[in-house]
Amino acid sequence: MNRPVMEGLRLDAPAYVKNARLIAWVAEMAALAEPDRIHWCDGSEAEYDRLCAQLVAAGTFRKLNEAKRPNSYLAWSDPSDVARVEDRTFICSEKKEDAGPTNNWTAPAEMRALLQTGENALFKGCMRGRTMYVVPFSMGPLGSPIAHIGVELSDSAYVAVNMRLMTRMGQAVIDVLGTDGDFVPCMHTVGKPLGAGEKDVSWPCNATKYIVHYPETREIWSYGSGYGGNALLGKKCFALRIASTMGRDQGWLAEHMLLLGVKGPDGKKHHVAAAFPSACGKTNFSMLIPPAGFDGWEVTTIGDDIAWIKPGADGRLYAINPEAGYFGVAPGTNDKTNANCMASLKRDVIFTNVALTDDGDVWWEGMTETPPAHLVDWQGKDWTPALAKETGAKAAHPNARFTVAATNNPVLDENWDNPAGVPIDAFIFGGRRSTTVPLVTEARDWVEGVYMAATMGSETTAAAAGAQGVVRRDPFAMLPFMGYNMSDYFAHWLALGEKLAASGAKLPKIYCVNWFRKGADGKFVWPGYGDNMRVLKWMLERVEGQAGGEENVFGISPRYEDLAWTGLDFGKEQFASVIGVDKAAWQQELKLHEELFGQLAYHLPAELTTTKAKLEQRLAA
Ligand code: SAT
Ligand code: MN
Repeated sequence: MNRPVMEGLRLDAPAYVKNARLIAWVAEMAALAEPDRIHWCDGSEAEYDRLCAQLVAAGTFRKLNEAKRPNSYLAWSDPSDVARVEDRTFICSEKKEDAGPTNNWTAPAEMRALLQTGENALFKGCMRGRTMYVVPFSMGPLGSPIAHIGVELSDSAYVAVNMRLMTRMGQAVIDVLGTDGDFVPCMHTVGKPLGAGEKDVSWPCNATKYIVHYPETREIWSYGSGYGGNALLGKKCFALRIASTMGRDQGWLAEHMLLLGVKGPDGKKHHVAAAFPSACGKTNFSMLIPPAGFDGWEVTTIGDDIAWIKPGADGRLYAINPEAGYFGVAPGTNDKTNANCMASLKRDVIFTNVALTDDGDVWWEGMTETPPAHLVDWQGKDWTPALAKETGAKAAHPNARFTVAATNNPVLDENWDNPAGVPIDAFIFGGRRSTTVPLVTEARDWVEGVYMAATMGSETTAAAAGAQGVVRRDPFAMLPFMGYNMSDYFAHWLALGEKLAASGAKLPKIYCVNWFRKGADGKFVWPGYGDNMRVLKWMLERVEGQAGGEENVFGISPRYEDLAWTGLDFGKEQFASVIGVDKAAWQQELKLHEELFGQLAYHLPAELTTTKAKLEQRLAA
């Protein structure tokens, strides 16, 4: 299809593109954004290599030492464009109440005027001087009944190559789309048109940023950022914000959860979905290596960030990982904390905002105990350990990331690409809390589990722009990713539980965990990482009705003797300090739940206030 869109610009759609709505939309967007060229991504390796070479020529990418890190690249972003921008993220539903009090909202017509239709609309001519990449992608295995298709239009080749690692991308998706298949349109620009003869910068972006979602028409419009979840629109924008509204309408769940398989020595396999806020160790947990003393246990990764979960005909919940790659936090990753991740990163990686070694490889804080004597930091400046000691300068940005295909993971689950998904046995919800919340607690029933998830709090991290280390309520670890009213979402979870229970199915158990409690010395008490296996084993034994536990105010927690301690020197006193429920702290905590419920009062399910009242009674008893 060579139809001209405007003078000098041709649509250049390949012959295999037969979807009339797609062709019309691309033409419409090209007329709006006025790129110089249009490139339809076929997803081939040759195309990937070509785009990477182009990014190297443009100064966006640096090719890493081929002997040390084959087929890998390093990008340094603009220092102002390093994380998700939550205050610039909008849910533009027709009614404000449908976005709810936890989201930024602007009326769709007003937002459209600002972005598309107004006289100075931001997207008008935003791609001048650039190429518009048409990036067709499938979230989930191609053709899976749980999967959905999106098409991202972007003026960033960095986005196109990252999308190839993060999703199933290219011609095969167009084939599934056929003549009248449905897709979510995702429009993205870095917001930096080039004038005639203007030299580009290595990381184009704009100080003005808008990450906009129209849940009713299922559209995404992203302006001004080239980084992560702001720009790779299949991830948080589609797979969480838009998909959560699709799930509400169609009876399924889109969750900020890793997915893992656990096989015990008896050969029985369980599947677990676990929600944690960004940069709280989801990737590490999903690639966990069981510690010494856990012979015969095997943990395999299905996903590390997002799960789409649908009820199956048998009344169980089946989950897929909609993504095909990992966009994980690099700092802190090493052979001890996550050897499987380190192995995944040996080749074929795009690194963003890590440091460059003198021999053309990468380094980040925590990668090795002793840092190299000299590095070039993520802003291109000289870095030495002495300088770091003096000024605290970080070689890698705390939110530095790697992008790598799931197929690089040595412990990838055999069913990671299974279109039918895997049946869920347990849900885990965890925040980063230095105090108050016990290492692990089992909810007594589904409603109590939903309560735990709804009231979860976590200390903020570098994954989002803004203050760090502040406790904020992060219901279901979905606060930045909810596409509709949070209280309606709680109700959706409750209704789903009720429906599954009514069908006679055994519901997954729900757990609340906290790996992050600190001692008086300010250090984490629980070793975390591989040792989380001890907690995981207890949960799965509980699922099978095999392990003991003790009721407390908040739910059921293991006694010291209920966990396996072989290979770890962790005494009863230490255990008490991570599992204990401190009454005074919980009275404080419940006040924060009260505050949250006040904020979410509109449509807040009565079951949650009832559960809170029961908690208060137990605490007072
Ligand atoms: O930048 S992302 O949104 O993809 C990473 C994260 O916050 O989890
Ligand atoms: Mn995430």
